[in-house]
Amino acid sequence: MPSRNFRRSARGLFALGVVAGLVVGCSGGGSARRTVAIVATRDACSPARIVVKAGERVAFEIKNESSGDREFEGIEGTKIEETLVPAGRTRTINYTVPESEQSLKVKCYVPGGPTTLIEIVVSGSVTDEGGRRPFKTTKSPNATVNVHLDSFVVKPDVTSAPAGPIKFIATNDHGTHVHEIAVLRIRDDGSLQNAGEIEDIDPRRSGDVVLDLPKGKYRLACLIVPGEAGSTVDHYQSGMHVDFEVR
Ligand SMILES: [Cu+2]
Repeated sequence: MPSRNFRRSARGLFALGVVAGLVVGCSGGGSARRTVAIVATRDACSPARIVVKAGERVAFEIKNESSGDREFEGIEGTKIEETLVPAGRTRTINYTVPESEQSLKVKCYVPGGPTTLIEIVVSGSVTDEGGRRPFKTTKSPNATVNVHLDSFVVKPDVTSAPAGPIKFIATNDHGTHVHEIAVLRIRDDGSLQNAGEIEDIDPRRSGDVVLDLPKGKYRLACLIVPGEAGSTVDHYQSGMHVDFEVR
């Protein structure tokens, strides 16, 4: 999937009360470190969700626009050391996303005050926890889910499918907007894992992918954000997601 590096940054924010905008970093090429901008304001940090690739090298550029100090720290095994960002200052933290899929979380907080948990979704990674098996598969599917995408809804023809190889066929019904579909697995702790996606489906076109999915709760979502594929809005925020069950 060429040319997506530049937008593998903050692809959405959906924490309550987060209102600040997104700034998408730009990488110059292949192995360049991508800048992911994070803004701390008085009440929160944003975005609340950052999409990265397994093995990707990123630089978190944390800008503290509030009048007090903020701290930024990886939690639950996420290896990002605690960093203090003084009021009005910017700090950069280099980070390499682990190759193996795992739950990544960062805490951005006022010491003794409000905390924002930033979810780092590893996208483009195609294995389950521990890399045991890929989700994306060449096996023949034993179920098919037809999903219609429009501005701004995700409408699958079924609400569940049996565990195993499932073929997702997504059709973009809109006449001008580009949409996409990501199959997000909802972990027990509520965090999201990207199990696979069909990216950038042009108006009135379709795409498909076969994913070998274990039983569990999932969410079908379009993750396009402002500035991406000509969009001026955050598609997820605008309602482009629906829960889905693999039984
Ligand atoms: Cu969309």
